[in-house]
Amino acid sequence: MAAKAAGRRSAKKPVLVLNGPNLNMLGKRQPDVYGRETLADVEKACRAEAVRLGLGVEFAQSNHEGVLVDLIQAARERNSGIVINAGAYTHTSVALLDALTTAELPTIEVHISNIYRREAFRHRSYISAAAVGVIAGLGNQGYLLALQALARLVGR
Ligand code: CA2
Repeated sequence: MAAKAAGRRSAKKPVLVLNGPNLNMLGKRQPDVYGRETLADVEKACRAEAVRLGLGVEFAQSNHEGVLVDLIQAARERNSGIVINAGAYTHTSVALLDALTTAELPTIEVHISNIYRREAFRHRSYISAAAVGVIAGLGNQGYLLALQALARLVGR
């Protein structure tokens, strides 16, 4: 059983960088909160960091909760770890928490903004309970720091 679990976590599998609703708007609206870089810029930076770390990486974004659940379910077999910015679903979604818990993969939760300096409803994250760690408020650098943390967690 332990060997099977270790196999599922093989570092040869890419890590999944998963983005939730409205993050496709990065760089196009609210630059004061979310900066001027687009999601394509974030993906490019993540791919470069992954190469540096010797990690494979897959990048996905969806505005749909069920699609995010499907991607997390698939990650259980397909990926070695997850970096997730679940957007507003962070604060509402038991479904994402359940999917992440079931995936049993090292997971780092990322927020571009410091959710604790914002409205009270953003202070609660449902998905943090399934995360090894949380990075918030460091802008898009948070994704790169999360990849660095995952590289250690998956043994690269
Ligand atoms: O700070 C973060 O990364 C958030 O996860 C972003 C979510 C927000 O609901 C969370 O509380 C914190 C919102 C993502 C929306 O992204 C946009 C980007 C540019 C323009 C408009 C929305």
